[in-house]
Amino acid sequence: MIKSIFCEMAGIEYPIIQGAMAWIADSSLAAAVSNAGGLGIIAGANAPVDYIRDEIRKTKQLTDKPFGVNIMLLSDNAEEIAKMVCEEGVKVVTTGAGNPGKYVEMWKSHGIKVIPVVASVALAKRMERSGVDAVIAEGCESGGHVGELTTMTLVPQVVDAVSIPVIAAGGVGDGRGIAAAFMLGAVGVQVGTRFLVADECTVHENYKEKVIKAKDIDSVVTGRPTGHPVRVLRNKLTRQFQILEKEGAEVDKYEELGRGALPKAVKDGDINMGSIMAGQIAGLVCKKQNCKDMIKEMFTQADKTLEKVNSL
Ligand code: TUI
Repeated sequence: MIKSIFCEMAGIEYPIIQGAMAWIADSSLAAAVSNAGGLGIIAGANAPVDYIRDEIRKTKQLTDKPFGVNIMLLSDNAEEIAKMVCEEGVKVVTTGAGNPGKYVEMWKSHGIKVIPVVASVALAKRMERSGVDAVIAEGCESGGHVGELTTMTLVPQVVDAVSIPVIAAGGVGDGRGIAAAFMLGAVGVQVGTRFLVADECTVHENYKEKVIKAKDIDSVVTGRPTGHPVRVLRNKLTRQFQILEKEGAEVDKYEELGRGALPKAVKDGDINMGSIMAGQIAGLVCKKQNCKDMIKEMFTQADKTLEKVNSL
């Protein structure tokens, strides 16, 4: 079975982190992934600090295994969340959508393992200098907020540029993706989209069905002119975003259209006008499973894939 230094670093059995899906990755999913031997993550996203604190406490009730919290740095209360995770004794922090440099010293002094998501070599190097434990190199195949580079091109360049462990993210949905990530020099993977359809994932059933039905070309990137491009599954909402782009609309028009769109899909199951964040690998995700079976299946396939390659 694939093991790596990342397993030791995070105190986990399988070198897999669950992606921090905003509005979705709660105590139910995080605890299930951690209980299955991966690293479950609670998504801070734009949620109020007290909500995240409650989710942390609930997760502790549901698992005695390590889990983490993701801090989305565009959030207005990122600073408050950054302090709260220290008070709550969280073991691992991942970050997204920004540079967490100013918090690293505080987190390290509380014994927290710090693993920022990066979308470029430059940020990976800056993060290494600021003393983080590892980086997640996330390609633009992933769902949600994306950078410019693909996983295939980003991961090996980050691996060459830093000496700390690199976790690969973006487009990893099965054991072949895990094997490929290790081939690129990663010592772990982050998986989001596949966990959307996990039994323990509390996202609306309509969202799960949309992911399962998605084909290879069913995701698009919207909102480029806002400076925060987001990959989502195609629907009525994305067609309206595309019209705004054609018209060269002002940024506030995008904000108006996008306001509240994620909870609309996640909580209400509105798959027409809701924002269905998911990665390009959605086309490969075809069945609901519990997290334990999902992780086991992925790593069994990764082993077989690597054996096959070795025998060539
Ligand atoms: O953060 C994510 N994925 C996300 S965040 C999110 S919530 C949101 N909703 C609407 C608009 C924006 C955010 C949904 N999905 N992934 C990690 C990630 N981080 N991908 C790319 C980056 C990134 C991009 C630029 C990290 C740092 C960065 O530059 C920072 C700097 O200062 O250089």
